Order: sequence, then C-alpha cells, then structure tokens
Amino acid sequence: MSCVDLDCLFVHAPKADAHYLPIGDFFNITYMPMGLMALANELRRRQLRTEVVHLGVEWLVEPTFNVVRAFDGQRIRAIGLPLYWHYQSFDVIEVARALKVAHPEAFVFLGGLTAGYFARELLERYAFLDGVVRGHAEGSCPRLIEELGAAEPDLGLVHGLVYRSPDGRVVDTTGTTRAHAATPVPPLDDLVFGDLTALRHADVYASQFGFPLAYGREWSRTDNRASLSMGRAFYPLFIGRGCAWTCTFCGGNRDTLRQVNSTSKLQWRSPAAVVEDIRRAMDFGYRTMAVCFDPTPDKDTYWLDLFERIETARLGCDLYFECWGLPTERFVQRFRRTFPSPESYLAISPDAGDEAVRKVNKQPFYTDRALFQSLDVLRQNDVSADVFYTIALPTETVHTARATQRQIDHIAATYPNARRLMTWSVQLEPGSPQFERPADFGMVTDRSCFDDFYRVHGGLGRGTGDTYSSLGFKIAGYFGDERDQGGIAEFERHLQHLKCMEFCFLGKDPRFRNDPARGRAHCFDRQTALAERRGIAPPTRPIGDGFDYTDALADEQARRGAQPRFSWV
Ligand code: B12
Repeated sequence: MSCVDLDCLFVHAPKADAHYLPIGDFFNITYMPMGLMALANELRRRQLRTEVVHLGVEWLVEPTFNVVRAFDGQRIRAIGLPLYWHYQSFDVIEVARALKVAHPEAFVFLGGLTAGYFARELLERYAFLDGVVRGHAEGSCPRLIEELGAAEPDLGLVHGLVYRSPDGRVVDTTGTTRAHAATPVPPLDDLVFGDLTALRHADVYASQFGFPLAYGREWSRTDNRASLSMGRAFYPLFIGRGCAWTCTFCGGNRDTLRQVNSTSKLQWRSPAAVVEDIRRAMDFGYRTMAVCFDPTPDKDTYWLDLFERIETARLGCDLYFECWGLPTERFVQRFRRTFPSPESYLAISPDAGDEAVRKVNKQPFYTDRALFQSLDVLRQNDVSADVFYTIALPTETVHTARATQRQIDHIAATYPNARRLMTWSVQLEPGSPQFERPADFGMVTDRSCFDDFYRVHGGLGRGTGDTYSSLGFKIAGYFGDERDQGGIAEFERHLQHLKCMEFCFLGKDPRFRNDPARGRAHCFDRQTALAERRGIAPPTRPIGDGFDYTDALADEQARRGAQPRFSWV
C-alpha cells in the first residue's frame, strides 16, 4: 500500500453551533465514540497510517484551525467520520462535504449508531459520501482500508459496508456470506480503547472534556471546568455492548441495536482487559472512569471481579457508575471499598417519580419502595449518588411530572448523600420507540428521517436543537388546559417554562443541586455575566411568571444582534 501519505484519517466533529441562555454559545458531543480509538489502534496495529482529529480539541488549541487546510497537499486513502449522535448530523455532513472537495482521492465514509440507522438515506442523499460502515466496525473498518489499497478494490468483500456500486445502486453487504467470510473480526479483548496516541493533542482531550457534556465557547478553560463540568475530565470506560431492554426514549434499545449492529447480544470485555485500559487512560492523565453499561443489574459477579482486580492493581482511580437498574447491596459495599474518594459516585435513574409512568417507559422497572431501599443502602455505606429524572415521557402529564418533583424534594430532605438531583428532557432519538411509533404513545413528532435531524441541528428550521430546550415532539393532553392547543413549538415552549419554574436545578457548582428559585436566580447571574463579556447591555428581567425562556431568548437576541453561525469548516 503506497502512493498515499495517510491510510486513514478519522475526523470527529462535535455539534458546533448550539446556544442556551445560561451557557451561551457552546458545542457538544465533546466525547468521541468509545470505539473510535479502538478502531484507530487496530488500524495502526496493522501498519496502516492512521490519525484521529477532534475538531473541538483543535479549536481549543487554535481557534482558526481548519481541517481542510491542515491536510492540504497530503494524499489520503480514506477519511472516516463518526456520526454516532444525531446532534452531529449537520456538522458531520458539512465537514465530510468539504473534505471530499479537498481530497477527491479519498474514500469518505461514516460510521456509528446514527449513520448506521440512516445508512441508505445518507448514501442516496449525499453524492460526496462513498460509504457507511454499519454496526461494530473493528473487523469491517480495517478490512475496508486494506481493500481500498488493493490494485482493484472489491468493496463487496467488506462486511457491514453500505456503498454505491459502479452503476449507482446503493448496496449493503451486511449479511452476505461472501463479505462475511472475507472480513475477520478481532476478539473484543484484543482491542485497545485506552491508548490515545493516534489522537492529535490527546492531552487537551483528556483534560478538557467532562460531564455534563457541553463546552461553552464564550468561557475560558478554567470557567468551563469550574462552572460547566463536574470539575474533572471523565474517561468513558468501555466494558461491553448490547442491550436487552426497550426504553421508550432510547435510540440504543434492543431492537434498534439489532437493526443497526445486526445483534443486540450482550458482549462483555474481560476484567483483565478493562484493567489494562484503565491503566492506559490514567497514563493520559485521567483519574475518573465513567461507566454507562449495566444491562444485568441483579448479576453483580462481573463487577465484584473487576473491582477486586482494580484494588489488587492499586490503580487508585475513581469511578462514576451509571446504574441502569438498582445496585445490589454487595455491589454498593464493594464500590465503597474500591473507590473510597468523594469523587466516586453512583448515578441512579428512576426517570419518573410516578411509578405507572416509570413502568411504561423505563426498563428494568423498579418500584419506589425498591428505590428507597437502595438509597438507604447507599446512605448506610456512605456512597454519594446522583439521581436522574426525565420530564416529558410518553404518557406523562403535568400532574405526574409533579410526582417527580415531590420525589426529588423528599430525597433532598432525607438523603444527605444525594448530590445532584436532576430532571432533564430527552430529545427525540432516532430508533427510539417514540421515534418509530409516536402515535402509540399519543405523540406527534417533527423528525422522521435523517434530513429532519440535519435541518434541526443546522439551524435550518425552528430553534437550534439544543440539548436543553428542544424536544422534537409534543405529547397530546399533557397539560390538560389551553396549553395543549398549539403545535410542537408551543409544547416545547410550555414545557421549557415548566422546567424553569418547577424543575430548574442550575447551580454554581454542577456537582450539587439548587432548588428552582435559586436555580433561576443563578441563570440570571450567568446571563448577566455573559452580557458583560460580550460588552452588551445586561438583561433586565429574570425568567419567571409572565416572562418565559422564549421571551428571555428574544430579549437577548435584541440586545446582542444576529450572530453568524459557527462552523468547523
Ligand atoms: C455508553 C453511552 C454513553 C457514554 C459514553 C459514550 C461514548 N463516548 O462512546 C456517555 C455516558 C458519555 C454518553 C453520553 C451521551 N449519550 Co450516550 N449512550 C451510551 C450507550 C448506553 C452505549 C453506547 C456504547 O457503548 N456503544 C458501544 C461501543 C463499543 O461501541 P462504539 O463506541 O459504538 O463503536 C463501535 C461502532 O459504533 C463503530 N463506530 C463508532 N464510531 C465510528 C466511526 C467510524 C468512522 C466507523 C467506521 C465506525 C464507528 O465501531 C466501533 C467499534 O465496533 C447508548 C445506548 C445503547 N445501548 O446503545 C447511549 C446513546 C448512544 N447515547 C445517546 C445520547 C443522546 C447521548 C448524549 C448526547 C446525551 C446528552 N444529551 O448529553 C451524550 C453525548 C456525549 C458526547 N458524545 O459527548 C443516545 C444516542 C441516540 C442518537 N442516535 O443520537 C443513545 C443511543 C441513548 C439514547 N438515549 O437514545 N453515552
């Protein structure tokens, strides 16, 4: 394989242009898919010259960075862009378009959950895209790059590839025996996730991006760390994949994983391999590991084994663990012992305070009684917890939403170890049951194909599609009064007002909770600080009765004027 300077360039494009009043202008999808470094490392292991560029990291290093200019004059065999999260839809497409113009020699392809879900539409819509690698790609991606280096590439030999045949047809090799036989898949334990060497400015990536997941473009690095993140960078630790559950709002549910990845089967990495990844990640400066993989909460033996190995290896890392169900008592005790620092905690997600709503939407379901028993165990063992709720769930009404607020108040009053008590809304995710069958849930939506996500995140329609105030759906009869009259835009507006008035938890330190009134006061302080930074007139009225988020946004726009769209290319 010669005649090129680079065999594969991966380019991660966060959503560039988002806006939220208390944050200002921000970008999100700061994390790359966990599997991306594993792919890059697998390519390098095969002597394929591979680099990873993260456009948010590059912007932090040099705000005028342009990926098109950066590789000017180099010949690149293939350029792969993760399109894992729908938020990236607009930016990934625009970066891919620009890169194809600059590098017509390159095979430009996408991968990740959202790309896999919309693979056919993507190829039919965008002539500059050469392919989408569907599903798990540790076998297919290296196979693709090797095949592209052949004298006469035969893409029909690459399993999981959706591409355009010479006669213009869109072909999907998934499931074809010929491609399957020609595409060996390395075992999961052979993959290396924690080595970031192939990423440019890995030190910046490893130090800047934490939870929650937005990076304020108008704030300094220190401000971002202090006010917009939980103080530390978290390393998303890969434990396994697959899911047996079907939550109504989740685009990574069992059926969608089966459709996109050809399997939803649970696959676990060996604890020994995980320990090696922790070690590598810590070499890059991480202290806190973040785990969001807990598909069998009642079976704790994997975790007991892993925690023991972490102790034996004296890694000294912290752990942020997102429970999908409720942890066993043994799990909690062992967690406390292995991760004694206050920077380690569990996250629990009842989602709804009302049991009936929880039962419709969340799996595995548990009762309030079981929830409180778990919180008791956490308190007894002095383990801190974040508790996550979701508002605007299918079948929820404003009345059952208030059960959520009552539960939050009760937990705040009863459990000193409960730190952040948060209520978020979840935007319509492609592949979620509410996306695929909205009518079954009494919902109407305004997104049904990739182009809808491209437009909303590109600011080409209504709003900016930001994580916090946009939904993409309306639930019929939610309020039980005249607020149910309008369409999706009106529903989003009323729901945002409900969130501001009754559910706001915004605080100075994102590791702790605020009550809604203080949260709104802090929101106003932030807007005032932002106005000062921008050198414009300060806001005069905080969000409250008779002045909602949309009014405050219009007021900000009037004081600030129209802003040019921020983009990576
Ligand atoms: C773990 C997880 C997280 C973790 C870690 C994510 C990470 N860095 O990878 C955390 C907690 C940080 C997280 C955060 C978020 N998540 Co999340 N998360 C998940 C979860 C539970 C599992 C994902 C996973 O482990 N995949 C398996 C790993 C091995 O493989 P992989 O990284 O996917 O990579 C493989 C392939 O996908 C492919 N591949 C990946 N990238 C590329 C690129 C190319 C070019 C190619 C060829 C192939 C390829 O090859 C890899 C190797 O086989 C899913 C639900 C689910 N069950 O799927 C939700 C899910 C993916 N998350 C979701 C969302 C919305 C988010 C947030 C946007 C939430 C928010 N509003 O802030 C943030 C975004 C964070 C960010 N990027 O900055 C949605 C995505 C829906 C969608 N289609 O957009 C899901 C489906 C859940 C849901 N609510 O619907 N998440």
